[in-house]
Amino acid sequence: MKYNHLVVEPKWQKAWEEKGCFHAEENSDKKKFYALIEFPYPSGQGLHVGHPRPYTALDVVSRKRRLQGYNVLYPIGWDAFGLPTENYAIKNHIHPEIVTKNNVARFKKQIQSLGISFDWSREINTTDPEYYKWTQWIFLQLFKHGLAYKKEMAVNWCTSCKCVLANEEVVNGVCERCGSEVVRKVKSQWMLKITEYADRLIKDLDLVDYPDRVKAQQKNWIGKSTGAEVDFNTTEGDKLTVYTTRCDTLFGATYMVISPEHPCIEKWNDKIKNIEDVKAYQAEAAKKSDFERTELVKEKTGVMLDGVKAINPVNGKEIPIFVSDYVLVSYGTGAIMAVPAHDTRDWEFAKKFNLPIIEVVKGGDDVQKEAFTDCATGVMVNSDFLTGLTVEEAKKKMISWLEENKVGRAKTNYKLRDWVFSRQRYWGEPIPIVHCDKCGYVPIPESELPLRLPMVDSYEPTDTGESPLSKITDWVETTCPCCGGKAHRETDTMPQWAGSSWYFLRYMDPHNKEALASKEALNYWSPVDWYNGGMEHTTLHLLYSRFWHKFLYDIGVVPTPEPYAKRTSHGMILGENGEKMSKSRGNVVNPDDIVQQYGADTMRLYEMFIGDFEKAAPWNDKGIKGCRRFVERYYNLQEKLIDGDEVRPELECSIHKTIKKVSEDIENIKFNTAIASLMALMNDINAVGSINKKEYAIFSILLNPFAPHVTEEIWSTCNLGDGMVVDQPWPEYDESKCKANEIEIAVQVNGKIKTKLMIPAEAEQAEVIALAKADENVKKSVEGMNIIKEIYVKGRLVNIVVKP
Ligand code: ANZ
Ligand code: ZN
Repeated sequence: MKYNHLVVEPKWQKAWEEKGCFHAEENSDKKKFYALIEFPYPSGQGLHVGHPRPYTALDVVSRKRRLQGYNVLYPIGWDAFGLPTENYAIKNHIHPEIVTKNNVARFKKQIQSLGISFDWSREINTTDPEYYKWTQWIFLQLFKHGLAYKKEMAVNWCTSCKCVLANEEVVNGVCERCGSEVVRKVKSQWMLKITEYADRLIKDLDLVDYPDRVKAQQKNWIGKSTGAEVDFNTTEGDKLTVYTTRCDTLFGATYMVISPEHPCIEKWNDKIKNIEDVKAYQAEAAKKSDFERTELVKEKTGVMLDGVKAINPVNGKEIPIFVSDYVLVSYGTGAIMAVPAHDTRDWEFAKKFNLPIIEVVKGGDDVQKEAFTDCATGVMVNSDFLTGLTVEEAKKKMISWLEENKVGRAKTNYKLRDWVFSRQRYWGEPIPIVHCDKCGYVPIPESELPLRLPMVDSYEPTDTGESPLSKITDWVETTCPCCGGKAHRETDTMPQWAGSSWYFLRYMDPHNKEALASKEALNYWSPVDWYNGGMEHTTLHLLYSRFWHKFLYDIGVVPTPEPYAKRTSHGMILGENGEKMSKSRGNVVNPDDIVQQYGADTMRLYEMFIGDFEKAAPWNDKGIKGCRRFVERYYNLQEKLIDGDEVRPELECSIHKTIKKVSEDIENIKFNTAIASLMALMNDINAVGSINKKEYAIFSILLNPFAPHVTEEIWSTCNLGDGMVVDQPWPEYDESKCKANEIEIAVQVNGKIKTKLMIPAEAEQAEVIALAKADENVKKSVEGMNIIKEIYVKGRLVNIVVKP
């Protein structure tokens, strides 16, 4: 019988839609399950075969949970503001709104052809004014709570996008999106105080089930550091404060370093005899990114200040002050005490400039040859009142000493910076603030939200770095909500990360006009039970949305401190050649072609079977064909169908084992081995030579989350039960029936018995030989030998013939 997916798949998609099978129930007594994928950016390229991997994975989970009786919310929408659309619009002279509409339509059609059980009645779009009204509303709450503020600051400026980038968007000194050079530019920017939440963003990782690597990356990014500030007097009378994590090493500080941007340089302009050299050095440093400046391998550079010295507070010694770019202005105090004996960068610098290296922690090799940086094992030396203590004891004692003598204090620092929230672009949410000369920055009344993005003729970025909105005079000029006087609207827009920082809340109640979502909906659906997304979002979207959610929790809008109970991450799908799929490499596979040629079920099975879900995997044409064959074999089982409403003894063990394996593997994101066990069940059925209705029904339900169309078709044409597969309960297994029918065999090497093994009675030759070779005794006997022959005498013995 020929299986025609082109007829079958659209038929069941229509049936599901008409029956509303995937609508999350509004007022339900059922247990809820909220599954979330990162909503797509509707780019001009259309769907990529990488997109369906996470969608299918959580679809499998969602479909299974529905059969298990949960009220499932599995929504989708569009993260549609942002640069690529705007750049395309500029190039092709089409308004971004139209570009977005077209792209969304194409994406939607493509995704719907895959039979993913999204609840389309909850579709959202971040560019919809009814949606961004609430993005703006959250911004206003942040502003009212002092967490949004405007600041003149040096920002990352992409020379090609003509736009400010957040630190997170600058990768190795270039723009994450376009790869162009990023320079520093001083601009007045809206900032969000994510730093206020730094500690809780670390601590509350204990409340959630995220992969360890995700937690570790977030912690590193936030970069909590505990240490001390120490005040050094200078020969000019001004104080210079440094931040150190190693105040125990203060007796080993032999010089000091300030960053090229440090304000003292300006202050000491007349005192510094070599001010010209210092200024030249400052100019050089301004051209480099933080990344280049702090790279370890880089040769150290710097200039000593001639005319000003610092005084070490613990021993009164005068030490020189250098300007060097390995000290960043934006971290700590922008100044350090240098301890070359125990810090690698300081050591390199000291060697280059011939500065003294004084050992104060004993425990390593000669500090003249290499810095000793281990603080767990060392003992203090040459350190007066610290001598003899461990490093940890010395840190505590030194902090007390500093505090008693009023020359320092304990201090915690974070690497995390506040979030630069302004973009000088058109295609984003307008920031709902006006500026009045009298009243300063004034929020627009909430009743005026949404503040709509005005239509413009030209949305090109301006060379001056002003947003295109600044050219629309009658929009910009407005009255102050506070005093009624003349005021100007903010012309910057929000970054693309804004809309995605809270979208999962809107899905809970997407059409609400009074609130971002009702209290009832938030209480019922929060938190997201399972969120799958890319590793690349760990320190961007995932961190930003946790921050917004914590803020909304603090002001009583949401009921839980964390937005996502569980996070998983998928690997990329690569081209057949193992490289990233891209037009230029000519290795792009179009999902539409696969769906057309082999069907959505095959595509879904393949995406789940391709390999370990968390790892990258290359696309492979043979693999697709194999999955198609599996679908056909399942479909053709109907030719072997017999009556019967009990599982027969000859298949009992196989079926119970498969139920158990599929049930557990889906929960553990081991989709590939779940499918492998279904394939094994297929072999067992074929070995028996027939399948009865009960057995076919169980097989169909287990396969349904992966291949939902063909299973519905078989269910209906073979009359396997009432209703559709989506109405069935998930099958249960009996642990006692999972024990395989095992037999004992002997394993010989060159005819000599090495071990005896228990193996499944119906195991195939390849499987038995693999089991035999995995045995420790057998391994030892064949180690270093050449295997000449492997023989399996069914049900009795394995003999491995080896030669040296
Ligand atoms: C003296 C010292 C001795 C240090 C020693 C380390 C080892 P984390 O852990 O990343 O917070 N530092 C402080 N501010 C800096 C800046 N603006 N730019 C570059 N480096 C800076 O690192 C803190 C350590 O990094 C500080 O502790 C300081 O060097 C350096 F054996 O002070 B330490
Ligand atoms: Zn005013």
